[in-house]
Amino acid sequence: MREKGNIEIHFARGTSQRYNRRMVSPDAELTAVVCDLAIEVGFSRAGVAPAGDLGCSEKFDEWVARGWHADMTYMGLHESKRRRPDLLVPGAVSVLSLAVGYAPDGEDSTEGAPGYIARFARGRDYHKVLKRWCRELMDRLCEIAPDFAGRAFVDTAPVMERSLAAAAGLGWIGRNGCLIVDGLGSYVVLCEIVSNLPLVPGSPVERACDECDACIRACPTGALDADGLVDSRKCLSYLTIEHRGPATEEMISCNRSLYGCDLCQEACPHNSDLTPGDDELISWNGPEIRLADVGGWTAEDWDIATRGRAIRRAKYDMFIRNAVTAAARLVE
Ligand code: B12
Repeated sequence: MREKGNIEIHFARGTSQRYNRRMVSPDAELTAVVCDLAIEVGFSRAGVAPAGDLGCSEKFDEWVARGWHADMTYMGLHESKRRRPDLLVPGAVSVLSLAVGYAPDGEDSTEGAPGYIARFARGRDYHKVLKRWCRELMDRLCEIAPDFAGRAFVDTAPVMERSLAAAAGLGWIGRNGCLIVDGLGSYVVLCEIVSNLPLVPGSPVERACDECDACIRACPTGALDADGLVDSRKCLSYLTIEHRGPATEEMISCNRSLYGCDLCQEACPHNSDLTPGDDELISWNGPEIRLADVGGWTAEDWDIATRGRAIRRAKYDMFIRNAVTAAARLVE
């Protein structure tokens, strides 16, 4: 959801001079050790993608050309770096793609209820949690590979996180555009470590949803095309999280949420019987945010309620706007 700031740079102790050192050939044993370490640190899945061109920029260009990035103008920038992580991190030869599940534990009673918060944003801000784990993992990598140098990205910078995860074989890209991982569904958040480690890339897995169009039918605003591209201008996730202006027609007629949208994911048959996600990501130990309360919030209430959470991306006036449109569903 965001693209600027928060890029972490990490060099193995005293090795920054050797960052561009000659690489040895891909090492299967090192790859297995690194992926195991990632799981030990807390990630649900780990895999490797090459740091060069992923060969999927045509679709991306089409998305931008259609204007489907809406007001996220940053999505049209840094074209070549977005395509090639090794331009973003010179000297990098591999991308360790990491996923964490956030499927709810048990029945989700809030499904579709007016005033719900999308699942990925219910607990502690995933950027903070994943960054902490990346830091921990990079410290461990320094211990096993003293020449390690790399940078971690969590939803920041021009990185194609879904494409990297698909190239690494963590899952496939569904018709709703989401990465779908066996056992975790699409309820995963992603991050990556782009580094000089000579890791062996995985292989893409076959898409298992060509026969199904449940997600396309479930989107009340028609934001999905048949091929996994999303028209942000119509997407309720975009409208409730990124769109800064007044409520649009789509929000007035369809919005049910305070933050984000899960409708195309809830409809997905791959999102049932999932392993419950990480506790920190799926639950919050502060007071629950209820639709009825948000209408009466002051800016200070917003500040207190959103601290440490991804929902803080929607500013006070956006929250009030989202609440008003969601509340309209109560009287329909
Ligand atoms: C901009 C953005 C949005 C926009 C646009 C979404 C979109 N679908 O394009 C908006 C605000 C709408 C949005 C919404 C959401 N987002 Co968002 N978003 C991003 C962001 C910053 C960039 C995505 C992007 O580049 N879009 C442009 C399109 C064209 O690119 P793409 O979706 O990656 O699609 C490419 C792949 O599908 C590839 N491809 C297709 N098949 C194959 C096969 C192979 C083998 C390969 C290699 C590539 C490939 O081709 C496409 C073009 O290159 C990423 C973080 C990041 N830096 O990547 C998070 C990210 C995609 N979002 C995320 C999340 C969680 C969400 C929401 C679920 C949140 C919510 N509940 O409200 C929704 C989902 C909406 C949806 N159906 O996509 C997660 C996705 C996790 C997942 N399981 O896929 C990400 C990765 C953030 C993260 N760090 O975890 N998001």
